[in-house]
Amino acid sequence: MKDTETRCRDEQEILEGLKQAVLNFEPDEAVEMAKKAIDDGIDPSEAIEKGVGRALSIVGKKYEEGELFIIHLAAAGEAGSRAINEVLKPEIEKRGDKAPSRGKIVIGTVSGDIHEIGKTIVSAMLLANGFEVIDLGKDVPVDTFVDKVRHESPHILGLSALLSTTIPIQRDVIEALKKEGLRDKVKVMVGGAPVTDEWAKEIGADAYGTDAIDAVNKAKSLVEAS
Ligand code: B12
Repeated sequence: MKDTETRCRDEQEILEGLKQAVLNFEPDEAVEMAKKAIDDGIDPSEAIEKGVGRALSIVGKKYEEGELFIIHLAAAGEAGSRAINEVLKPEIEKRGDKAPSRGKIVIGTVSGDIHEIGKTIVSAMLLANGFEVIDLGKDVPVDTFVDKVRHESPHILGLSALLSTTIPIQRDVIEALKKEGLRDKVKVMVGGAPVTDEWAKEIGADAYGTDAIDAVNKAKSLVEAS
């Protein structure tokens, strides 16, 4: 039996190992460290936030500063996505199966935009917190969002956009929902690095989430208020 101090040190080492695997662009190592995290009893959403998420934020900053290039973004993205999709997300889904649903959410990255790591983290955290999540993936056409709202009747529609050229599509989706008479049937939550609270208000969204934890809190409030 490990004492608390040893456990905390082990946990920190594993989370640091996961972060380093993504930073070193090593997908197999990232998957291994994610498995180790689960075996050691680390919460999968914590591994996503503190391991994969932190590494990707560092990679993003280095790219912005000209220290890394697009090929590095793709390689780090691949390592992070594999750890999430092969190990951490399935584990969250397994645990979420046992919890009663808090509400249904359809989520996706808008058309023209292939950034999906942040959206995947948000959907995994929503799952971990008892929401039923239909993740439509990336580069999702406006009509697909509208169709899913019509046929799945979710409480919330989550729209992710990472490019200044694709955030206007969030507005297009809201306008299309209005046109189809569906706007009052669903709450719309927007997010993604260039999205702000002001933008969310301007386009008539119901909520804006800065990160996955904020997204979960906002989703809980939206469902409670509906
Ligand atoms: C990894 C990455 C890529 C990868 C994506 C891999 C993948 N599978 O997703 C690849 C290599 C494909 C890529 C491509 C491009 N990228 Co890129 N990319 C990034 C990078 C470094 C990190 C993004 C990321 O994953 N962050 C980590 C996650 C955890 O954070 P996040 O996405 O912000 O998500 C969090 C929150 O925003 C929020 N959130 C996200 N979605 C949602 C949704 C809801 C509903 C809510 C509530 C919250 C929420 O919660 C998340 C978790 O905390 C960013 C830099 C940055 N600092 O953001 C550039 C960045 C987004 N990319 C950029 C650019 C320019 C491009 C390219 C155009 C480059 C090119 N010349 O080809 C292409 C675009 C291709 C396309 N059509 O989409 C620019 C965008 C600039 C702009 N404002 O328009 C950035 C900001 C880099 C820069 N500084 O120039 N990219």
